[in-house]
Amino acid sequence: MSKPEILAVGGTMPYVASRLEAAFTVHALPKDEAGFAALSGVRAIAMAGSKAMLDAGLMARLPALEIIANFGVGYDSIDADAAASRGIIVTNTPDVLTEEVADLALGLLLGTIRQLPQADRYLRAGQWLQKPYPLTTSLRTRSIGIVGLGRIGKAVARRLEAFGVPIAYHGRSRQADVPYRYYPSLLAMAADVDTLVSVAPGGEQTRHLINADVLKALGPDGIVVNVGRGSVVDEAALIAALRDKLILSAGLDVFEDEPRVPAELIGMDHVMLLPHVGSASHHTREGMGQLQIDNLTSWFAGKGPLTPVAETPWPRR
Ligand code: NAP
Ligand code: 8YV
Repeated sequence: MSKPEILAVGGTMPYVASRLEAAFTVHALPKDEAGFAALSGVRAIAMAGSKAMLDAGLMARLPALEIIANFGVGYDSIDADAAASRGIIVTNTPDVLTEEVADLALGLLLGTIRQLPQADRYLRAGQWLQKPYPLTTSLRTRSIGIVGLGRIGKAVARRLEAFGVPIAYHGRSRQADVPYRYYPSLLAMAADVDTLVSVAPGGEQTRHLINADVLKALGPDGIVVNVGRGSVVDEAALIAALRDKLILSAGLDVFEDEPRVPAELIGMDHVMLLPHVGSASHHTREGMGQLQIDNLTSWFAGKGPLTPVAETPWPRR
């Protein structure tokens, strides 16, 4: 029996690529329009990376497309509504990365508050020989507002409970099963806490949710940690707030135009910047890759998708 044809979009990691090639006939994105003629039998897309947008135009060029399996829980680079309207299923990789990304968020939070990268640079530059490193702000006195209390947001909150700090959250709806204070207004939460941890998804609905007004409300001791999506924070407003000392610091794993990071941020010593490494351990990336492959394998075995996104439920409505 011939292997199902799939299209690989984005940078597939070697672990995933070798397994995909064993199970499927894998095509690459063609360089020109004429190349799409060879893709008329493509039934699935294995998507990785969030740079290229997988939109209705690309879906329309693949008449046999049935399923898009994303490598990652965030799927803001896939037009899931367009997929839904064509009856195409979209899957993502929830849960397998939750704890890893929450660990990283705590690392970024503590690193930012206690200035760990700056202290490391200080020692390496020989400055400790002159005088001790200056005192820093502390997690002990902080109150944290989580933006997007989903799977990862809750895992961050669980960790913060052990640190004994007050926790609040903002999202579109109050959650019955959590003991944290709910703020329907992000602005009101920012006025009441001094630290925001954003784990909200990207996309138009959350674009620039954390804006100049929110940053001003956070105040001069304010710290913003973002492990969700760069688009959730108005980066220009964040840079201005950091430059004008309207807030104290920021710890960022995600940016608006990755992998390009504004020179103004790179030039600031009072921020901690990471190259989108929230899920980037061997253990977790392999788990994500396996779930992406399992979704495709299950689909082609006629058993449906394992982890469809909300816009394309299974069984179909
Ligand atoms: P999730 O379980 O779906 O949680 C998302 C949360 O965001 C939900 O609690 C939702 O609550 C809230 N939310 C959605 N739309 C919102 C809006 N318009 N305003 C305010 N809150 C909103 O997803 P997850 O598994 O925790 O992942 C969250 C995100 O983390 C992903 O989408 C991805 O962008 C990012 N991520 C980053 C990395 C990294 O490497 N840095 C790794 C993995 C994931 P309501 O429905 O109540 O609004
Ligand atoms: C990945 C992520 O780095 O899952 C997500 O939403 O942002 C990360 O785990 C990314 O998806 C890899 O392409």
